[in-house]
Amino acid sequence: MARPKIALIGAGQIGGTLAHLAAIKELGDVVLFDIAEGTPQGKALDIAESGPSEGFDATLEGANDYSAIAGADVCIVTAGVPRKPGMSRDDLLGINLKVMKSVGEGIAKNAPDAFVICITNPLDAMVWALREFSGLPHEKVCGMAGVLDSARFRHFLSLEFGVSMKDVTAFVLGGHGDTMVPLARYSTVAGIPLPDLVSMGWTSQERLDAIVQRTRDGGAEIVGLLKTGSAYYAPATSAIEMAEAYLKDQKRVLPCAAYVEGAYGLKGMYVGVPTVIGAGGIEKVIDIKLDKDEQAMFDKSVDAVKGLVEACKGIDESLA
Ligand code: A3D
Repeated sequence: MARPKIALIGAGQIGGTLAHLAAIKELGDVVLFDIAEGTPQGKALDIAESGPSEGFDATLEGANDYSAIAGADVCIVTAGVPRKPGMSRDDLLGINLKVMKSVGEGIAKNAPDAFVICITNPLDAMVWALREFSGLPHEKVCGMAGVLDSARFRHFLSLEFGVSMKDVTAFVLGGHGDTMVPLARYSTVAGIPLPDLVSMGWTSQERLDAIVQRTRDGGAEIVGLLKTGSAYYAPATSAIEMAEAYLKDQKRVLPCAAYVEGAYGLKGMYVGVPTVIGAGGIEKVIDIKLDKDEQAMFDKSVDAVKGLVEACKGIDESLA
């Protein structure tokens, strides 16, 4: 059987890291696409030359023409611009919306059967726009955010408790932004929920609140340190986890920006929710019960996403 084909639209910091990870994990043959001439070709060649030492079997190709992504099984989209210090994700809306239009058309024409994972910010609005521009089925287009946000939460919790990150599970709902909703009740150490760990004296409510806030600010913390761009190692690893779940039909339960119709009382919009990812794409949206406070936080996050989608409609008439 031929190897799967993985198209990476955008060959910047995240795109290059995605290519490296996909090759090392032998998920398939990789095509890096970018409008910058030489960048995707250079990164593809550089990573291919790591193959003999690493010992992977995968081809890597760089391209500036969409025909190179023809027949891709997975497309991961990072095309656009990242944040600089002082910028919010929402400041990127106008410029990245135009990019989503060309990317959506390129995917529709060349890889209409692909599972598409959007990473470009502001995430929830961009994945919605990309779906609209591409016309692909909703279950085949999703956004990466929840896996990263919950990985950040898990990392901070493992430091706090002095336990392996492998034994910490975490749940983050809502839009990828300042209004994201880390859910303490559904986050655990080996099955013990965080509120119980507070009662057991493993941490205090104040310290837990500070970790939740650090998770919300996780992206900005890295932008502030790097000064020239935003995070890329963990975002790429998170998207690869999602791509692998699709390619290997793993039925992983992963939070991502998915199209929600009916669940959570929503009438057709993209927002971060727990899902099952398998060969069918987003096979299921898991509709968990929220208490009053959690619902209020989720509603606020949903409203923020709706505001960005309306802003997109105001910029591009074809979306209205
Ligand atoms: P960067 O290293 O600048 O790479 C972006 C690439 O996109 C560059 O190589 C550009 O040449 C290319 N590009 C620009 N316009 C087009 C176009 N029309 N078609 C094809 N390629 C184009 O950025 P990055 O890789 O660090 O980040 C990429 C995106 O991911 C940004 O929007 C970030 O804000 C976003 N991001 C999202 C998360 C999430 O958790 C959702 C995390 C980190 C970054």
